Amino acid sequence: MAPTSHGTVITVAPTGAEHSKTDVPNLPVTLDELVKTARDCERVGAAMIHIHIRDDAAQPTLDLKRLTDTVAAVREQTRLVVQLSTGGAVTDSEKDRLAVLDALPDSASCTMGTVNFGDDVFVNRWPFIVELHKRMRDRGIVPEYEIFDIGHLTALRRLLDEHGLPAGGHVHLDLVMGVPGGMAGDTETLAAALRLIPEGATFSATGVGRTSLPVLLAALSAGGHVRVGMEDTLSYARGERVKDNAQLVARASGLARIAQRPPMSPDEAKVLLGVAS
Ligand code: KMH
Ligand code: ZN
Repeated sequence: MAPTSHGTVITVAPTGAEHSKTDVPNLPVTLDELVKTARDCERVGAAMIHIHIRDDAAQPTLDLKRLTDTVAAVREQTRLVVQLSTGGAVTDSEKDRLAVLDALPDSASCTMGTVNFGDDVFVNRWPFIVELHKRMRDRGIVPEYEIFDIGHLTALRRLLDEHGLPAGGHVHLDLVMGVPGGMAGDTETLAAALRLIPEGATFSATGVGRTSLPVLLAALSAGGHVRVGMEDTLSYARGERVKDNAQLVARASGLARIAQRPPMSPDEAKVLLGVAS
């Protein structure tokens, strides 16, 4: 069973690779929009930011120069733990996804298996996962293992058994729940997943779409951390669109306080996750 923290690490995932700027005009896609979002979200309780970037046409990109500039700008303007996505978009190559690590973020995502992803397939072959894990350790980047389905937890145990602990020595994972094709976003599934979490690991949970709030509440009550943001949901309440990412972070902070698990500062999160500050 995972240890319960007194505080809550709130991660914001502001952009993702799936929504289009045309359909979602308030999605942060430029560097200026992203940095402003990071500052606004830090102010209302975020400790970590999970970043996907876009090109000048607002399309998802893994351009290394842009990634490196983004890491530098967010570091300069905030104390947030800077996590880059190595998931990218479903169309990105393994080579480009591995090269993300050359931007030297504090943390990076590492998805623990292949999963149907709506009408697409998010491919994560075992040798690719092992390579991500090893390259992150070589570079001192702290992974966040992304778990889209229960079997991904079995794969995580295998990875740690066969290849050892990650950089920082601590294991942290994120249960990404409610993706069509992955595990459901509900309390029963969260409870089932918790039985398979490696000893001593911490977890956060993300509910996609309408599962955002139920998963947030279940994770807080189970002693977990939480991820919110427009990557994962565009709906604030039934019939009400999200205004901006800070609105989602502010709600998560309020609920974390009510749960007696107040938001952790970025510096507290760095200690917990084993990120060098
Ligand atoms: N965009 C998805 C295909 C991650 O960031 O590591 C993958 C994803 C996971 O968002
Ligand atoms: Zn992502």
